[in-house]
Amino acid sequence: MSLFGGSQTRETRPDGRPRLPPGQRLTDGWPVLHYGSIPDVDLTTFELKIFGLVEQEVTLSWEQFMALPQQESRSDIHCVTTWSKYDNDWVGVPFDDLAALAKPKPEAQHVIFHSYGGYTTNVPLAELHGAENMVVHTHNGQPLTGEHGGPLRGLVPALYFWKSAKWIRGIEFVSSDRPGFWEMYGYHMHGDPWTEERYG
Ligand SMILES: Nc1nc2c(c(=O)[nH]1)N[C@H]1C(S)=C(S)[C@@H](COP(=O)(O)O)O[C@H]1N2
Ligand SMILES: [Mo]
Repeated sequence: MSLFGGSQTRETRPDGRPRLPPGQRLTDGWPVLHYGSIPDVDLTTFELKIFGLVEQEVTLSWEQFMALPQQESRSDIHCVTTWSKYDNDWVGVPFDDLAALAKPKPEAQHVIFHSYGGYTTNVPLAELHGAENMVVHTHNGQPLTGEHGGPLRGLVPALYFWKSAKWIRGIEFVSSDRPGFWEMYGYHMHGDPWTEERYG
């Protein structure tokens, strides 16, 4: 049975949009894509900081992060380079739960994800609500490898996959939108796969 063609590519999402966004093709592997080298993240010194326009800055050690209630979700990946990968099972902490610890101020409208190694990416806060947006450590039952963003990566499946920052170390709440790494090099500020917000 092939993953290509057939009924799978004509499925419809609950919101009425086709499951496979325009211009995308299914892959059954999992390509590795990032700029620069894989940072060496030591779990004994690991910190996830939640900061910016918040009532209470929060810094979580690895143990503290893993002690938070963990959730599972299943979602599809859509990379701007045109590959999509269906049915990824993730385990981690929903973004909403992390935000609730720090209590974003009313002025907070956007979020900048910060990674070990210096990568950043921006996402509107309003689009991070809902259980599929998470900070994850496990994919299809296996701990995330370094090449796929372990120990922790962001996950925002309704946007192109460059918005899912690997090796995450910070979540910053800001009032006005600000381009991250790829956005400064010409990727779209928003990145909706269904309207092909790829570049510019
Ligand atoms: N820290 C970091 N995260 C990153 C990137 C990167 O260069 N650095 N690249 C992004 C891009 S462009 C893509 S397509 C996905 C790829 O994730 P994968 O290698 O696990 O498939 O990671 C995203 N997250
Ligand atoms: Mo990408």
